[in-house]
Amino acid sequence: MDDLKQKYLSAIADASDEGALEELRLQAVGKKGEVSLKMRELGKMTPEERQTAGPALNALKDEINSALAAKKVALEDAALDARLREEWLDVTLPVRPQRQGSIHPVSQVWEECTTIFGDMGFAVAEGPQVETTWYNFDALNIPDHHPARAEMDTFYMHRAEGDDRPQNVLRTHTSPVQIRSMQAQGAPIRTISPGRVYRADYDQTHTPMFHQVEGLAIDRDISMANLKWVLEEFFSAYFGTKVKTRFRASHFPFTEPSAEVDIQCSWENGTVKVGEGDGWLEVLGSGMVHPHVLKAGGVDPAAWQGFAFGMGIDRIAMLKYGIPDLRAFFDSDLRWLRHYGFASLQVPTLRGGI
Ligand code: 2NM
Repeated sequence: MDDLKQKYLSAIADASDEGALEELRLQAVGKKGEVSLKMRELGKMTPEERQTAGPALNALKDEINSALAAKKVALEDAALDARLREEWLDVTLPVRPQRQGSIHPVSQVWEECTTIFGDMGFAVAEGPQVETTWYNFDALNIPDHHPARAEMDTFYMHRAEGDDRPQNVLRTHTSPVQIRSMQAQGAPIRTISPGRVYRADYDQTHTPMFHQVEGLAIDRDISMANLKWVLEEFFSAYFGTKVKTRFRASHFPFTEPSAEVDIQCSWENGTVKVGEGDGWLEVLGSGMVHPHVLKAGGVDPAAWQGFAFGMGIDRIAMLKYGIPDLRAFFDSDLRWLRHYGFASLQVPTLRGGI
């Protein structure tokens, strides 16, 4: 019995896995195991022999069973330790590089404009890109024969033969939105309308789709002086430095008087710097809203007056961020977008920076 005990206890201690352990269990205390066979021999013993052999065999069986159970726990612990060492994970490692999109300069400057004008009390209005000729031309005092209406400049929507619904166009400016705003809320009003506009033009400085922001302020006694203050305030905030403006008399059908506005700049070996020097750069058209236009918007020209202006978002984006070629804006070239794009956290501020 001592031999059996020695044999199994050391074999159990040496077992390398649970399979080997189960094998030993069957050999020792399984139905046909060595200990079980010995127990079966108890019947052939004398009562005296049985008295000592019986309890001794039971004790041996118990001892082997608890050695098996203890070894099983030890093997499981060792297996878990090994797995934990294997599955170790460094949560301080940086994440795998991920492709990130960027904000297009037009979107960035659009936001900069609405932020700055918003701070001056202008609400933002948007409207449809397909407009009736009434909103795009008639309401803006643009006469029937005006060259702006020509097929050369304007994209007319196709109409089937015999379709006599009103002719639609891709809007050539965002002024229709201003008319709609006047009609919707009346005077007084302070609104800006950023948006896509379309003109049949394509060369180094023109794309058939571009972006405009127009402004409109109507009240009892709004004047050109208010216009000049608003624009200088805007450009100074936008470029982050005091910017002088120069007004030159001009002509638009929708404003009277009308002015083209230049901003102060310097030219040094081919690069423009806004807000310094004694050069000028044309960036904007403006004027006092024509009485016919007020009337089209449902505003009484005898009681109200106001200024309006329009400028190109793409163009002032090029000026501020030193982007040389307009056409690249709409090429969807990923290298260009990564170079000139903005991170989503570069939120526009009122100081002209980001
Ligand atoms: C410009 C120049 C001058 C303008 C006029 C209006 C409206 F609808 F209120 F009459 N909005 N924008 C305007 C005036 C636009 O762009 C060069």
